[in-house]
Amino acid sequence: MTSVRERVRVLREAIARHDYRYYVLNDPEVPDAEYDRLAAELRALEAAHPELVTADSPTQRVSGEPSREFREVEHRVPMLSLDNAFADEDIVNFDRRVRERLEIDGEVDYNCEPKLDGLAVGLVYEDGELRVGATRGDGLRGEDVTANLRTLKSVPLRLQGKGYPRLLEARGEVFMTLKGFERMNAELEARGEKTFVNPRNAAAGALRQLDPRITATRPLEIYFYGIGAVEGGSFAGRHSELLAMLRGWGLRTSPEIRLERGVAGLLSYYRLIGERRPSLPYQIDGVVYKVDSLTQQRDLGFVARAPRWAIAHKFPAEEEMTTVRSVEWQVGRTGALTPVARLEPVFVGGVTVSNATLHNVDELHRKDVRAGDSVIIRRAGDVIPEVVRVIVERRPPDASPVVLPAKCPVCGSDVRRIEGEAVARCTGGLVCPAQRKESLKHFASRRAMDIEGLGDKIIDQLVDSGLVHDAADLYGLDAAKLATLERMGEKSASKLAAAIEMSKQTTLARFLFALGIPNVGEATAIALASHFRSLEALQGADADRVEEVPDIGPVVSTAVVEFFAESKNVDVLRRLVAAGIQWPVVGGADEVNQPLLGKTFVLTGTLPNLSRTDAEARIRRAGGKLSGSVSKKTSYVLAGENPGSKLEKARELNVPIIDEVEFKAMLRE
Ligand code: JCF
Repeated sequence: MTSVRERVRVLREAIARHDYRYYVLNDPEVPDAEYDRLAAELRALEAAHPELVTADSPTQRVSGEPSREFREVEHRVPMLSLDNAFADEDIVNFDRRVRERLEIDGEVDYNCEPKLDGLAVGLVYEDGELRVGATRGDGLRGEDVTANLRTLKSVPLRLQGKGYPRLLEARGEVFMTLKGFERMNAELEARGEKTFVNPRNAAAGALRQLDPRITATRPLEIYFYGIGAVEGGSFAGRHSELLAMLRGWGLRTSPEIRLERGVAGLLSYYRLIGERRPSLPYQIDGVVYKVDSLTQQRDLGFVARAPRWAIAHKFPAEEEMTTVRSVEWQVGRTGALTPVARLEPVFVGGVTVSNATLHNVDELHRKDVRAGDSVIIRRAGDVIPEVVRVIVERRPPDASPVVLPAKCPVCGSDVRRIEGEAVARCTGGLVCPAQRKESLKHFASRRAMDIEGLGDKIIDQLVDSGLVHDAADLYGLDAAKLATLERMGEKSASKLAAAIEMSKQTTLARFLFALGIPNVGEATAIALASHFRSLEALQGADADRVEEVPDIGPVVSTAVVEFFAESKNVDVLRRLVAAGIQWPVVGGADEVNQPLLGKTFVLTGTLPNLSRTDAEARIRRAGGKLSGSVSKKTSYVLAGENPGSKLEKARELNVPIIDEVEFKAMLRE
């Protein structure tokens, strides 16, 4: 019997250690199979000897029957909330108040951590054993969720090591990772059960489950961030040391915790975590700063329900609610109809959002977004805003489902949806002004013909006024015609005319990409250009010949052949070439001789012998790129007489500055 008792003890210790290594340190010591064997052996021994089962046994994480309701627990020390701040200025004031109260001249050390979007809990350990775990509740009394908290593998049932107080209340935030949340929702959906809106709600739902067996299946985690009641022991020194002690006893703390000095340190921490926010595996809504010295914390004390020694510096919310004014259809370059929700403007993720894409018909119907609906909008990082879901409970009674129009809302042509495809398309082709505008925007874009200054608004005007029908018409424009457009001064008009002129010097790959042949992206355009070497050769090729190009299959070859079979396209091509668009012969002397390939130039001042347009044309011909402003990505600044501020900027950023002689040497002239 003693040997069974001993074996049970050894197994429990080993399993608790492996749980700690796996769930707290993220650094497992043994493979899962070994862990499973130990757990199975312990379960078998406990089944055979029920008298040996104890509450802190790892087999007892899930215990008991579902309860009818949660018992109320009074917190021995109130669970405080934190003051919130949004602006840097609030943090400057916070730091000033701290220093004034402490009557110190120097800088204050702060402990900084991300503020998790979860639920605060307090876990009371007596003689190292987990006794009670409670939610924050109203701060004075919460709910006893011990049975549920015990199911979290990152919650130790027993503290490790020595030196912990006889009674220790560890406080932390229970949360769900985004991955865990998505996996759980997918499972719920597959079973036809109700899903959760966000990880925070899912975590709250899981923690307040009356049946701990359900909680055990939910991917909950915890980071501890401080302490509440302490008896039979005390803490002195620093908050950062306190956290290190918690870690030593097996209580997991955030790996993002840093010590920072003074307000400058706080703000740089805020920026750092703000940048990392989109890539963190869980949602956070800000960062928390705490005065690190426990003596200073004591001297500062509390106001009402929040400490004077801590503050939450919040990020702009990534999700907000607003209403849908209408759902409209946008027609893209290839005629694809995209439903877009026009919104009551809402500030979310740091910007004001008034449109959100619904991607395609299927997505629109899946989310069932209707005019008048209240919706949750999400904008995380730089990701385009999207409609997360509709709050169906708030739907006005007269809101009717959006249907795919039978006719294109821009040109009235038939809309066709190919069976099995998500996209519906306008069949109007270049008859459709929307498709024409989008094609022109693509043609002029940076990676295509790179016509600087030919933006969306100008293209809209050019098409609407009838000045431009297709890409070739762009080359019939001059400064005088451009100056007739709204908000177009003479100077901008002649600048734009020069940019259009300059774009005639291009490469075959850019030109092919600019044509907007369906399924021909940049990489395919390059492959086609280097295989066929001339426009004529490509135009004369049949599908089999096109498929000789590496990585090109029937989808692309069909698109290419169909494009060149269309007489309207051939006509535009002919007019483009007639307008003077040219490129170095691929694989010919010019192309091989591209000494500036991959280099970006910025011009400033007047060169002794070369006009600006001349210099720009030479850079393009030699494979180089032009930019209007100096950045770290600029390869060279070509400077002449009376240079502007671009020269200073180049010096600042250590960008090499060259003159005309050096430039000509680079061109091997
Ligand atoms: O991560 C959190 N949500 C969080 C909440 C972190 C902290 O350090 C906190 C907190 C609430 C209160 N500290 C206090 C004092």
